[in-house]
Amino acid sequence: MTPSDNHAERKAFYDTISQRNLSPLWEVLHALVPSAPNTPCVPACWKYSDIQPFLRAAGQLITAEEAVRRVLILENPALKGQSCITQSLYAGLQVILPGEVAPGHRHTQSALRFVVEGQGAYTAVDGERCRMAPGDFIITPSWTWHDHGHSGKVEVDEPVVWLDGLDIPMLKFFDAGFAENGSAASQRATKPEGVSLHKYGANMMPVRHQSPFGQTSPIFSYPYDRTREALHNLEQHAEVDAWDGVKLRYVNPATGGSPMPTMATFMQRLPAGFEGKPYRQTDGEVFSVVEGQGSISIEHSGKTLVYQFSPRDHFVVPSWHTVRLNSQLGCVLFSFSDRPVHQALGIHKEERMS
Ligand code: 1HN
Repeated sequence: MTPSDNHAERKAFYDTISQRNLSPLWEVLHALVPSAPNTPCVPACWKYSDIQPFLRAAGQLITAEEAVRRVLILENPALKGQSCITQSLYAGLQVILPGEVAPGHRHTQSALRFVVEGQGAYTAVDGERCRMAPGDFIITPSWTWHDHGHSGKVEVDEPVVWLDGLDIPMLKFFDAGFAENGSAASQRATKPEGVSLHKYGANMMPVRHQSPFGQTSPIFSYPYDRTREALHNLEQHAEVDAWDGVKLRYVNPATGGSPMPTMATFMQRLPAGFEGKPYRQTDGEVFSVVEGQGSISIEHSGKTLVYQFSPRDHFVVPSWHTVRLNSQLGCVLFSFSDRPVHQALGIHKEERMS
């Protein structure tokens, strides 16, 4: 029989084998394979009224050109200094002022932009410019040249702010991050504005289609007016889901899959009077409030956190946290998560409670 009260002996053994870069699995087994996901991330909410002054102040503190990207990172409070909102996702709010340019570069990380406020900005992806309007969902596919600008007049027009969502922590995990600076601050437009949407946005595509962006959607801008109309019509004429309200996922029209290999994006409408049932899922989800008002309750460490939200607020729901959504007057929510990766690995789990 081996005694189980030989703690000193075990400790000495661990110290000895540590010198050979060995360590005992039995001391960490439970933590390595927990009975349910045990994320270090915590729920968090950024009220726009609270942070907008700091976005404005950042605009006075540094130019977009000097900053390269003038962004305030939405850091998960439990992962400070790690530039991430969940363990796999990065999120930030980017500000560009009239007349400014955010210079061109490319990187292996995929990016999504979700326009939060302001008019007059554009982004360019591999030679095609695209105007940005509030509520638009825009993609920068992996390894494509991209720069941003604001063509409004200085001192007359408003700053434009958008949410950046990137798969930075995931690529860091795989040690697969590469980047390159462009030779010019702004790339030359080589394609007509809107041509991608004309090619792929009418439930049709070119007969001899060859994916321009690999596994990423050939549409890189999904304008809000179309999304809004679809949700509005579905609310009027289709069944409302008891957990999600009316929730649609954005698709790569060439595959039916997610717009980017690493990130799924969604837009949902909660009808007036909606009291959602609780659910949880393994993909941590980041939300940007588009229209209306509502609240989300999140179970965390035995407590129920409630965030009241209004337009341009942002919040994060970590993996396997039970949530419910409510809205008295109705609202529209954009969100993104790393669900495509969970699905590719066959590990995505969702539980919908009654
Ligand atoms: C980036 O390239 C952009 O292109 C935004 O707008 C945020 C965060 C980290 C690394 C690269 C952009 C970024 C980023």
